[in-house]
Amino acid sequence: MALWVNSWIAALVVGIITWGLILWCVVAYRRRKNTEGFPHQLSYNLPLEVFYLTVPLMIVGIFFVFTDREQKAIDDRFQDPEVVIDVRGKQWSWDFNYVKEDVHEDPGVQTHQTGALGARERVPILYLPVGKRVELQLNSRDVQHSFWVPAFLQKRDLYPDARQINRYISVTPGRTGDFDGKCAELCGEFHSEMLFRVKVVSEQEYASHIADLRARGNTGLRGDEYDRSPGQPALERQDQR
Ligand SMILES: [Cu+2]
Repeated sequence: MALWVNSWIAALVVGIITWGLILWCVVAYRRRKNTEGFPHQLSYNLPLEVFYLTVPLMIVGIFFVFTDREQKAIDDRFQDPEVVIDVRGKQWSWDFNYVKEDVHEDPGVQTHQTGALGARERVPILYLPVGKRVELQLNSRDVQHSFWVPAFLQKRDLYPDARQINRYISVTPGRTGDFDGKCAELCGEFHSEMLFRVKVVSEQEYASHIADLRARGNTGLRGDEYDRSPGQPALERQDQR
């Protein structure tokens, strides 16, 4: 937030100086009644050229440093997450595993499988307790997908192989609510149906939902056996906490 506001302030300061100089030139060097021919031409002015090359470079450099600092803070993985979710994207839905609780979410039903409309009620729902440090471990069962909850202001790709990038989202949900999520990486025919919801609920509701899942027999994690090519050395998933 501070980065956004301060960037605007910096941009406005530069803007006001630039607009001021433009206006000043227009007025001070306007064509007068008795002037003839071209105005005085100026080229290859070294100090001026050095000036207008270095100042923008400095501005970009400063923006870069602050943006990088902010991004690193956002990307920082929690050392001690209270909730760990193993997220598995697949053509064309999601599996959500509650790792510490050792239960898994109901798989959703997709429109193209049933032909029925009104699928929002039947997409997979990820429950998260409000105010807790949550680590999402991002995996894909087949092709590239992307985990996107617009309200989280963060989107991250899921990779099907062992590339050590984009593996985690660390988030602390700040308020309760029902948020829509979707796959943001074109992943095949029914990509547009790859929807899910995130319900951020109180700690008690979260606990009772987990108990519900357990009572319904959703014990254990939906693991590699559901992958398109199970047994492949995909992802070092052993680091689930
Ligand atoms: Cu997808």
